[in-house]
Amino acid sequence: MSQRTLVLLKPDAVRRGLVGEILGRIEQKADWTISALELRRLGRELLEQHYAEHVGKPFYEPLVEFMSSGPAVALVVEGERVIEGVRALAGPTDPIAAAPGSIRGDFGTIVRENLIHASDSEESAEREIKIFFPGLA
Ligand code: RTP
Ligand code: MG
Repeated sequence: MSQRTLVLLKPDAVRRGLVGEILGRIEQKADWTISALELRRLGRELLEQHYAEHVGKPFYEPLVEFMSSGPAVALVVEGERVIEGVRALAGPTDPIAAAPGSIRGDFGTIVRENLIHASDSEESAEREIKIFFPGLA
C-alpha cells in the first residue's frame, strides 16, 4: 500500500548535525522515495496550523518556541506503508522510552527535543503536506 507522509527534522536535529544520519535511515528503506525536501525556519502561524490539536495544552507554547528556534527540514516521503514505517524508525515520543536503534532512542533525551515529526495517519499526512508544501498535488 503506497502512501505519503510529512516528516520534519526538528531544529535540534539540524543544530546537532544529525540531518544526514536521519535522512540516511529513511533513504535506506527499500522502495521509499523522498519527493520534496526543504530547509526552512518555521513560523508561528504555520506551527499553529500544524499543531492545531495541541493548542492550549501546557506543552504547546514551549513546543512552538522550540520549533521556531532555528531552521528545520521538511520533507515528503512516499512508499510502502511509509506512515507507520517512519513512525517506527522514529520511536515513541519520549526518547528515554524509545528503544536503541530508533532515531529518538539513539539520539534523544528530552521529550520536546525529540528530533523528528512524522504524520500519524493518512488524514494527518494529507493535511500536513498541504500546510508545508501547498504546491504539491
Ligand atoms: P506521538 O504521536 O507518537 O506521541 O509523537 P508525536 O511526535 O506526534 O507527539 P505529540 O503527542 O503529537 O506531540 C507533539 C510534539 O510535542 C512535543 N511534546 N512535548 N510533555 C511534553 O513536554 C511534550 N509532549 C509532547 C514533542 O516534541 C512531540 O513530538
Ligand atoms: Mg502527534
